[in-house]
Amino acid sequence: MRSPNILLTGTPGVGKTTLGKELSSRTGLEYINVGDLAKEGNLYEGYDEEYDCPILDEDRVVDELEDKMTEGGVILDYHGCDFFPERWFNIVFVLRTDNGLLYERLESRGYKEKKLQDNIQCEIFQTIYEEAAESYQKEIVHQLPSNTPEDLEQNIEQIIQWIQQWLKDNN
Ligand code: DAT
Repeated sequence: MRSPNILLTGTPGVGKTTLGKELSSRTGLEYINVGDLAKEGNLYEGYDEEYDCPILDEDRVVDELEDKMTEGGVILDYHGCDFFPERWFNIVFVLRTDNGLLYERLESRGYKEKKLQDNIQCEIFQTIYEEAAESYQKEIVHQLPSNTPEDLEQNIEQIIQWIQQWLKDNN
């Protein structure tokens, strides 16, 4: 049976990992965190001194994921989305969090002031939503509120329903 590929994207701290892991455990779809994958495989092409983080080697990440994505049934989590092949995804969710809540989450993660401000601005200017809207068919890009545990539960239920419908329609 074929299964869909789902992209979870959005500013760091909006809840992609939390949602992705929970969805995976309830549906059996495979959860892949692109940040972790890059770390494990050292898929970097240098270091960004300004942002104090390694620079992702996007081509190697895509190569690494290609076989799995072609097979289907993957929930992919990353805070960017313009370098993934468009054909990979059946649906794209951009998680959104109110600034005050996001600030608290990133502060408790120990982000320093510049990184904190950059990420809050990223959310205010809906940078990732626009990146998703430019990279994928508008009809498959959806924003999800990710402020409260109730939001999380509702998002899980909605996505599970969408998966079940997709499986009926495509098998
Ligand atoms: P991301 O993977 O997007 O960086 P995360 O899943 O690690 O984000 O979540 C960041 C923090 O926010 C973490 O402490 C869990 C919390 N969180 C995630 N989704 C939430 C929600 N819907 N309501 C309240 N807290 C949430």
